Amino acid sequence: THGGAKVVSTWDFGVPANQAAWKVLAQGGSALDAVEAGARWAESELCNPTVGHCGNPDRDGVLSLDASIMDGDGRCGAVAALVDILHPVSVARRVMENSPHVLLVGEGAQQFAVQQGFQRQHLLTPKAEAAWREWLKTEKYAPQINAERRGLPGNSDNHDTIGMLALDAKGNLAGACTTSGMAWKLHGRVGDSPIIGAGLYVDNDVGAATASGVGEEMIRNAASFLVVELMRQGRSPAQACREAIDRVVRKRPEASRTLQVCFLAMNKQGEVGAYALHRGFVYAVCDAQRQDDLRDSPSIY
Ligand code: SD4
Repeated sequence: THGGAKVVSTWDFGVPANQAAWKVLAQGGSALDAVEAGARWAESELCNPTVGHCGNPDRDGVLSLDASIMDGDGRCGAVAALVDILHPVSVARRVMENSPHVLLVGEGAQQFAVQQGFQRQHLLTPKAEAAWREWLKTEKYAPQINAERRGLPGNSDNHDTIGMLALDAKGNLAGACTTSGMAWKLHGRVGDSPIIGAGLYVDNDVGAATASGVGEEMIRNAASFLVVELMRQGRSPAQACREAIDRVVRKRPEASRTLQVCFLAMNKQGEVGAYALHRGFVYAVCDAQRQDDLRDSPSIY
């Protein structure tokens, strides 16, 4: 049965995303199938400025998507700067299973997706296009810290990537991460979400970690890998996330005051923890006991 199964994900919409993944886990499905199902839900059913079809575009008005998927046995796949494909996480899984590679980008990623049977479709919503036209008036790239959630003016245009980690009944872990990245990014910019070890890392021997926030900081610190390695050295998931946040701050103390970084981790025993740079990060936890648990992450600021 699904006894010890569990799925966790970033932000408040992690609750329904977890429920989509739980359908798989509750039937004895694999962690890998579960995180793909949960991420797919976020890509197409959620309308959010930082994930999937409702995402905000780059500074040239192009909506480009990044995603990754990783299994506890070390297999992984990712796509970056993918345009006009609804389900980047599923393309990432095809990269993992049907190609000799780990990461495909841009036109090549789209070409591969089409060869694999995915439909090209224009994704930019009228709302996202209007937000971009508004942004063009100032052209100021100034990521805000989960503005909406803190009740600040302006839209929350930078945080809301979904990172999801699952543990299945067999004790296997898997993770997925999918995003439209930072709104108004330079065309061609790739964040942490499709970089294995930055936005996502999974190791069946230890645990799994994922991230949300300004991806440059995660890449700089190989952050999700760092969280998993800290758990390997004996830290709890929460301690590991906290130490990784400390590392981010130590590297760039000034920048850390104005940008958000959030980590979420689960070890192979199913213990869950999180830590953020700034307050406002929430994450969702779902298991056989409870499918709608939303928790506040501790933070430094
Ligand atoms: C990125 N980490 O592309 C993503 C953005 C994000 O919540 O997490 N938003 O840098």
